[in-house]
Amino acid sequence: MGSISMELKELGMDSWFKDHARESCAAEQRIARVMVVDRGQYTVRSEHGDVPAKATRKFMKATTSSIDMACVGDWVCMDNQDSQEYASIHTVLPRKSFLRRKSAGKSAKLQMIAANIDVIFIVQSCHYDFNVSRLERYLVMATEGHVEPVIILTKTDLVSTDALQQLITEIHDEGITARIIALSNVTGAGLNQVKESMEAGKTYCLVGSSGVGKSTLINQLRGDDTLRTQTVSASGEGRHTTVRRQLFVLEQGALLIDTPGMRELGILAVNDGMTDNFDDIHDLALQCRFSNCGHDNERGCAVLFAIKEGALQLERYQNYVKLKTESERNKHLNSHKGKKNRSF
Ligand SMILES: Nc1nc2c(ncn2[C@@H]2O[C@H](COP(=O)(O)OP(=O)(O)OP(=O)(O)O)[C@@H](O)[C@H]2O)c(=O)[nH]1
Ligand SMILES: [Mg+2]
Ligand SMILES: [Zn+2]
Repeated sequence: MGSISMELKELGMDSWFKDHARESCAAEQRIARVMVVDRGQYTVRSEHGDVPAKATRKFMKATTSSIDMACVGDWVCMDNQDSQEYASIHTVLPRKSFLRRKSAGKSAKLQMIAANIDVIFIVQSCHYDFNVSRLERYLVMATEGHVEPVIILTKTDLVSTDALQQLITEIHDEGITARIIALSNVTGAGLNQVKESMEAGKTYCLVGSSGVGKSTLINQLRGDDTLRTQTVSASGEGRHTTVRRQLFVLEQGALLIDTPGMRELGILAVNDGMTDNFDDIHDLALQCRFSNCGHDNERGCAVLFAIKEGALQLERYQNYVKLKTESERNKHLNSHKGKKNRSF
C-alpha cells in the first residue's frame, strides 16, 4: 500500500488510518469505509466504488461485544471476490473517535452510533423538543468519544426571535460553550452557517430526537430531497422516519451522517465526559474538607458553599447529581453483567 489515493482521501482517510490499515489489512484486501448500515446490512465504499458487504464468520466469532462490530463511518479491511454476492469485512480498523450510547431499555448495553466523526451536530427543535438536560447528555457523549460538538436549533420559523434568544440564553446559563447555530429549514435562515462550518474530507454526524429536521437539513445541503422526511404530529412528536444510518458525501466535499431519532440517551459511566462537562463542580469538589464528601450536608463542603454564595446554580448542581446517579447505575449494571457472563 503506497500513498493515500485521491478517492480515499475524499472519504476522510488520513495517515493515521493508513498506518493502521498497513498493520491490519492483508495484502490482497482493500480499505473501505462503511457508508450505510441498515439492520445488519452494510454498504462499503472503496476506491472502486460501493458494494454491499457482510462481516466474515471469523470476524463475527471473534467479536464479543456489539460495539466491536462495524458501524457507519468505520474503516474496514475487505475483500471482494467477483463470485460472491457480498464483499467480506475482515477487520474494523481502530477508531479515532466515536459516538456511542446505552441502548434503549433497562440493560446498560453499549451501542455504537457512528465512528470516526470530527463534529457532532446536536440537533434540537426550538419548537417542543428543546431540553437543556438532554443537550448536556449529548455533550457528555461527544466528550467521551473525542468529538467536537456543535448545537443546531431548528424550526426557528415556528418561534419568535425573543423565544429563540431565551433558549440560547438558557444554554449559555448552563455554562455550555459549544457553538450554537439557529436554523430554519423552511426559510433557509442559518443554512449558510451550517454549510460554512463544514470542511471537505471531515466527517459530521447529525443526532437528535425524531422529527427535529435532521434529514430535511441533509436534503437542503444536498440540494435534493432523496431522503424521506415526514410531517410530525401536532404535539411535535416524531415518528422515526429515518431507519438507517447513512454517510453522504456533500458537493463541497464534507462527509455527513444521518441517524434515526433517538428515544433515550443513556450516559455510559462516570469518566472524563462527566468531569469535562461539569469541571466547575469537579474543581469545587476538590476543595471539600473530606475527600469522600457527598456534597449533601457535610461540614466544609465547597459545593454547598458555592450554591449558598450564588457562585453555583442549584439547578446545574441538581442536573449534575441526576446524570451522575444515572451514570453510576449504568456503570454498575455493566460490571454486574460482566461478572454474570464470566460465571457461565
Ligand atoms: N417548520 C419547520 N419544519 C421543519 C423544519 N425542519 C424540518 N421540518 C419538518 O419537520 C418534519 C420532520 O423532519 P425530518 O427531517 O424528517 O426529521 P428527522 O430529524 O430526520 O426525524 P427522524 O428521521 O424520525 O429522526 C418534516 O415534516 C419537516 O418538513 C424547520 O426548520 N421548520
Ligand atoms: Mg430523518
Ligand atoms: Zn462537598
